Amino acid sequence: MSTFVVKPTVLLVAAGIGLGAASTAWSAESLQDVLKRRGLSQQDVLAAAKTYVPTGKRDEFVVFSSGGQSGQVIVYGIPSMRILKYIGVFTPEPWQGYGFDEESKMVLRGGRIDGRDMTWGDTHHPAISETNGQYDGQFLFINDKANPRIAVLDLRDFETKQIVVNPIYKSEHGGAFVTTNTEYVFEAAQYPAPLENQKFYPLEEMNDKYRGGMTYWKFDRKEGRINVKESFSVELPPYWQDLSDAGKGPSEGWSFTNSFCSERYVGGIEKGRPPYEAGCSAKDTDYLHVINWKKAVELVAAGKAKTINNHKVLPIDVAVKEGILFLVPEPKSPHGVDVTPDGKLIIVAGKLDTHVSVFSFEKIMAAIKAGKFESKDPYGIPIIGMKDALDKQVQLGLGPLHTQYDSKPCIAYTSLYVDSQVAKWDYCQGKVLDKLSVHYNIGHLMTMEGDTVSPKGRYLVALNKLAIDRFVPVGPLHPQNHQLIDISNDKMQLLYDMPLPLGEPHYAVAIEAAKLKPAVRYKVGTDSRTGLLSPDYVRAGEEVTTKTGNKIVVKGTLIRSHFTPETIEAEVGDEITLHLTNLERAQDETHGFTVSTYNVHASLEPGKTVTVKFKADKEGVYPYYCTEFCSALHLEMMGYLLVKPKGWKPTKTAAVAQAVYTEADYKATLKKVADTQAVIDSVVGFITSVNYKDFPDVVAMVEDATDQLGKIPEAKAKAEAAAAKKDWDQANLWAEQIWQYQVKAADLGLRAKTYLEQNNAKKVQ
Ligand code: RUQ
Ligand code: CUA
Repeated sequence: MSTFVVKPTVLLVAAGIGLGAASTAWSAESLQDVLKRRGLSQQDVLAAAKTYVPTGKRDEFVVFSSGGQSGQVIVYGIPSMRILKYIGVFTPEPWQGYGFDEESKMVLRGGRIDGRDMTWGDTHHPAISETNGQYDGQFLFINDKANPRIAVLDLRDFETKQIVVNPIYKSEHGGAFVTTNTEYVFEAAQYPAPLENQKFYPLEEMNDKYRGGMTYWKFDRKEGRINVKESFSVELPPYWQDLSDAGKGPSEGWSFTNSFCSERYVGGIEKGRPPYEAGCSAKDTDYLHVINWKKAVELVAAGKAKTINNHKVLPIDVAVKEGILFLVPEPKSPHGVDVTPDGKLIIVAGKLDTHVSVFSFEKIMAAIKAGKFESKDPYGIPIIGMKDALDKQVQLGLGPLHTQYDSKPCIAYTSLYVDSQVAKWDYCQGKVLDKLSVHYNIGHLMTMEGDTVSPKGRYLVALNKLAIDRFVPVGPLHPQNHQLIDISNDKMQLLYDMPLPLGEPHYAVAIEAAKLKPAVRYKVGTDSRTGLLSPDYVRAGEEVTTKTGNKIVVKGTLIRSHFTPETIEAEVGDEITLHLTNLERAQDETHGFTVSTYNVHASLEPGKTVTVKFKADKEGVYPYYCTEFCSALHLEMMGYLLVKPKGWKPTKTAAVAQAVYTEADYKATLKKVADTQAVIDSVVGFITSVNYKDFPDVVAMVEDATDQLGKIPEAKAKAEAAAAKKDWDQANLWAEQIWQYQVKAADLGLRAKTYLEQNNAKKVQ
């Protein structure tokens, strides 16, 4: 082979070493020029400056947004609004191999209903795990309204670990909300149905046979999973339970759940009856459900629950008799219920009322203690008089929905759906402070850690239901619009419109970025979905393929830039299982795996072991390859699955390849290796001349580069042995492999060097 390969490489490497700062002759535009050219105002520039995060810098807050009908979770940063990740939750997600490898299929299988795969979800409310009422950044929960389910995500790797199906509901909405130490995750039903779910009852029997409920899922923090056996529900009347919140501080141990359609109306517009929307908003009030969940836990432990579908359910009459369930009238068709950071007040927004109602936990408790109830509902549940529970009502505007809190005391923000506005108001004094128009028809809103005991203020995101004219049109289905608002001053300022093109993101939660401590790699051989070592992982040199009957099991590895093995031979009808381990230790060195035609895909982050399974049911030749551009030789990271007809025998043994290389080629390759080594030495010289050990990312890169260089002696021995036998083919190819290791090491070295230069590394003696 010729020497012309040498030059580009050495150039490539040299370019990285310090010939970068070429000067340009272009004249730069001034800020004034840009403002004029783009028609921007001072206000625009101020907004831009508040959201712009320069290259290499990071966001202050991380948002977990529901992905709506996509069944996923969307992660983005504040203030930049840059999207960081979509996490597959209830829906297969190809990039992450979610639903395409066996480990993640197990998670999705947990969400099967009556044996049926549910491959979508209507996600509404994400919740971050809390310790003492503060976000701890460890776990995320999210609900599926359509097929009543809750998912658990681990924030160490941002992956979905568990999906649990609610055994007694057919739909739910008031979840996921957590208690102040994440002992329980709440999930309130939405549309009433018979709890057993096994038998048909006519709608006329709504009052007797249909029920709502509130489920308390027990969370085992150590396991990082919901403990289904220790979870339970409180049976509730067939009022349509809605959003919920957990008490905190003085109200710790209680939960609050709104309801609507306490009329228990049954529609039927096709039969000439007024529709649900009319019948479900006829009365002036609905009910806030007030439940002592701590006491409910004790009652269930004492055996007072009945069992429905293997799930403990505390019946209404027991809950009433034991004094743990109360109702408070609230203005009709309410939506959000949000406990204040100090846990003293409960703010309810009524969709059809211009007021928000501020209830006092102290007053509610006083009424309960005094046994002062205005009446009972048809199920015998005591009703506390609205006046006896109210602290105040404040007129905010049309269609109040949800409330979030500021770091400043007494300050709340409430979304006004009909007015398309955010109202900033003081819930201690009961007065409106500011209003800002948003675009359009805001649903939820979210402040930074705004539903915890210590909200962080600063920013607010309006999660708007309609975008209408805000973006370049992309057809009748519009993107969703998240609007970032600066709330650090008296007047709110609208900063940024972010289109979200994945589903209706009902709610979102934001946490200080510094609280998240995600890993950059797994312990080698980790099955990320269980968190345990995979029984099927292998290290370098232990790769093995076995065949028993028609079952082929491959235990293989991946590292830049090859699979081991590179050929898999099968016969038609063989069942193939591949357990693949990514041996990389370097940050961001993810490999992917797919094989043509068989609809499998895996994402292998450093250290991960993943299993893919399929039946090789068609004769042919199927390339498999790495799907992440992982190195300069990424395209070469491939292999062949050969599916032969049954009983196939080779007719002649053809040599795989004929001799093509000469001694001169081998020498040229050795020269290239020597030149590259000189480059590596100079990079190493630079790195070791500065305080690189103070930079953990660089230390990891250096370790990885050393690892690559460490493989050279073996290849070198093979090259030299072949050369001794004058087998120039083998000698040259092994010399080329040495060069491959060098290139990978140089690549890392250059990355480390750039990093050190950009982060002001200091010279050491
Ligand atoms: S919802 S717009 Cu939370 Cu599902 Cu209120
Ligand atoms: Cu590994 Cu591309």
